[in-house]
Amino acid sequence: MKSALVIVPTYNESENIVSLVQRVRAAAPDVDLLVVDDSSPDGTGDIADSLAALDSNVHVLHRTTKEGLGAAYLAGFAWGIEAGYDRLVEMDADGSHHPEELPGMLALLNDHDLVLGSRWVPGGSVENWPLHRLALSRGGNLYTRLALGIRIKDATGGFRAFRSDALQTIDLTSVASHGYCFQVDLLWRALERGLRVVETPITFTERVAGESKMSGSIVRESLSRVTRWGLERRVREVRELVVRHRRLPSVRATQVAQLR
Ligand SMILES: Nc1nc2c(ncn2[C@@H]2O[C@H](COP(=O)(O)OP(=O)(O)OP(=O)(O)O)[C@@H](O)[C@H]2O)c(=O)[nH]1
Ligand SMILES: [Mg+2]
Repeated sequence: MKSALVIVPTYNESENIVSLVQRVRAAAPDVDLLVVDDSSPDGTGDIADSLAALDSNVHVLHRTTKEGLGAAYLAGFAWGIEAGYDRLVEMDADGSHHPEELPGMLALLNDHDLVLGSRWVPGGSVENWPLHRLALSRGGNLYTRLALGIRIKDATGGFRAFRSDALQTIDLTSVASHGYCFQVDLLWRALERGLRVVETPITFTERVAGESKMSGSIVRESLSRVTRWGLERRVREVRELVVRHRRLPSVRATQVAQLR
């Protein structure tokens, strides 16, 4: 496989971006980086520009307004696909995801389309999270598993690697989720498309600097969308059952006719 691009969305990550970029470059020297900054008031975009000026493997995409993590990733994917990268990685800027785990994840793309860094499979872990964040992640993932009927243990995580060709088979134009629901949205589309998805254990470390963008509205968005997708799935299953049931007698009649 050719080149990989790590896409890092940023909003007010001036305290984190330098060390994150350095860690990615050290852990995976062949991999490029794209910082997607939504005009952070704290100057993250300017810092990223300075990093890019010193290193031709580092790129920056400046966006004029803060439109959430989902929109930033979609812009990053479009940039990476246009530039011809054949593997695209999602990674937070706050140090929660460990760049040192990147090579192992990229290797798994040799026989998978989507590799999910997972906190909740054996070997995965979370460091320094308060109890309410643990409960939110565990509860959110349990609800997602039950509503969507999937086996994925960590559907909300944001450390992931895609094969670009597989990602391009998903309709990205209709993805409208903003917060971490974006991650469930993409995964759900990938599973429905029949992509080869695998979870691999990661260690997730709570950010030590900067502020979390997690909010009540992000949780509500996720809850309402996952519930809707789950209901749509059930309706679809019932419809398929009814259609199959209706077809049965006519199939039997044809078979009987053929036997005669
Ligand atoms: N470009 C862009 N990046 C964003 C936006 N919102 C969040 N991010 C970035 O997305 C990544 C994840 O955001 P976090 O605030 O760490 O959210 P989180 O990891 O779900 O929450 P914590 O675990 O509390 O840190 C970080 O790199 C953020 O800077 C946004 O509106 N635009
Ligand atoms: Mg974070």
